[in-house]
Amino acid sequence: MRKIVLITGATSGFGKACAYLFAQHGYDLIINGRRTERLQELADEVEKKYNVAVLQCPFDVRNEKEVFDAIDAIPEKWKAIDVLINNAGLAAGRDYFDEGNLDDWNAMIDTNVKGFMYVAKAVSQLMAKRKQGHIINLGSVAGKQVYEKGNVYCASKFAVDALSQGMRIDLLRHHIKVTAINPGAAETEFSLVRFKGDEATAKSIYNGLQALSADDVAAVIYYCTTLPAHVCINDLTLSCTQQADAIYFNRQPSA
Ligand code: NDP
Ligand code: 8X3
Repeated sequence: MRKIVLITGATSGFGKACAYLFAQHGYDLIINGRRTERLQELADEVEKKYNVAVLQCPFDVRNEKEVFDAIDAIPEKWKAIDVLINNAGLAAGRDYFDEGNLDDWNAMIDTNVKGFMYVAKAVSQLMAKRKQGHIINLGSVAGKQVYEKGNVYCASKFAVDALSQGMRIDLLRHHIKVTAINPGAAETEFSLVRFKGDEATAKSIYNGLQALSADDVAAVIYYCTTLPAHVCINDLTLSCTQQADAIYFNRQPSA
């Protein structure tokens, strides 16, 4: 029996890089995202390249009914999910709190907190029945430390941090591992989404940095799944070498 990983937000960035890496290591994939054409492309490519099975599971994590219906409708043999990569998320805007946009706030809380919880609950119920499983939650350095104009995005990732701790405690009785992965700046579509398609501003975030790539983060996530059954990385923060925490960067090139 091949192992099964369910990845939310597999149409871009970390999720997509995880899809390739887990497929390369022989996992069958359940892939989620809203952009169905990207899911189809990814499924075609991964099936051909790695000879694994791929189940497309498009839904919007913000929609409670869609999430629970879609996970309930997964064919029985696919419900033996070994790993959940609870990754779908976004930042929307970067504004002073008093100037914040309410639509942006709602998008972040609905996706990063409520959507994140819906997916984790639906999948943890499946794992609980089998008394095994590994949930990997995408937090952030922004969930450890608040930076200027980070306010609501940081709050959503602090919530992920708290929920990872809570899930780890409550799922202990089912032998489910819970790992929180907290990356620093990584060059994906994240900033393009945050700055609403403004490519110049999005690019400027990474000025002078060799930022993390999606592949760097996927490699660390995959590593966490390779440890023996009795070993769990609970909480892991990673950044590029030029970043110390959520605030301090060295944008000078090294000698
Ligand atoms: P990307 O923008 O490249 O990817 C985000 C993914 O999330 C896409 O596949 C998108 O798919 C999916 N997504 C967003 N909203 C929804 C939704 N409502 N329903 C389903 N899927 C959704 O960003 P990253 O890969 O960088 O980010 C992944 C996670 O990592 C996020 O939680 C982010 O907060 C976190 N993170 C990112 C960092 C970075 O610097 N890049 C650093 C630390 C954490 P689609 O649009 O097709 O639905
Ligand atoms: C993404 C990293 O520093 O842009 O979570 O908030 S940061």
